[in-house]
Amino acid sequence: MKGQFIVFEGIEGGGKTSQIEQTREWLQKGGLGKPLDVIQTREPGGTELGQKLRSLLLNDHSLHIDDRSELLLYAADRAQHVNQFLKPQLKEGKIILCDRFIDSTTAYQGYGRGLDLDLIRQLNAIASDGLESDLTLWLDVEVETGLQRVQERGKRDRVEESDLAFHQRVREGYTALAEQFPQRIIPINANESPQQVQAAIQKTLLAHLS
Ligand code: Z5A
Repeated sequence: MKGQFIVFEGIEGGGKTSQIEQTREWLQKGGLGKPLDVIQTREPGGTELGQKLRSLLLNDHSLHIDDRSELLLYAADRAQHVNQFLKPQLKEGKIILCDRFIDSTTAYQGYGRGLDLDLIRQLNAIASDGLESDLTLWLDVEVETGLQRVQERGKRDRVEESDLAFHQRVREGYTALAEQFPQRIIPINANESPQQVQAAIQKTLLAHLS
């Protein structure tokens, strides 16, 4: 099988982190017919530069980052990731499971922050250098459910009204993208139990990749 680029997307609390881990194990053990060479990566943070950008973007709460600066930092992370890591690994025939890619920028910076969607489309094209996913699994969870899961895990102190509205817009962004690119983006009902979500992911991969 040639290299495959599989992306997991969605709002917080959809279960991407745990589902990517389980999917990797399943593929490595031969879920698609034979054991595969699978690697896992994420955005932001898939390269050394990316880890520094991730830290600036997500961990340094004392830093005020303007919306357009934020957009450009995610783009810089992606440009480095695509050329230093993703393209070379795909050339070697690896199966890549990636936590977030261009659709995150459209959903969060476009729909969430309200930045111009055409500008984001152009910037995504530059940063991805033409790379598209073979398949994007959108783990779609209700906003309240997703944020409550993250809160219970202790990552969030409390959920503000503005958080709910922001994540609602982000989810609408994913909905619009899935309607626009039905061949590439497959919705997975992430409100179900982790076992049911994993079963739906495996069924989708069997249908699209084997
Ligand atoms: N971002 C952006 O704005 N623009 C961009 O271009 C890019 C990114 C690339 C990255 O955060 C942030 O970057 C993200 C968007 C922005 N910010 N936000 N919001 P991240 O990747 O570090 O974190 P995340 O993507 O938001 O993921 P998360 O909070 O870690 O959630 P998750 O990966 O979807 O879920 P999880 O960690 O697997 O599970 C969360 C909890 O729910 C955990 O306790 C699980 O045990 C529980 N869980 C999971 N699934 C279930 C089910 N099915 N039932 C019950 N409980 C469950």
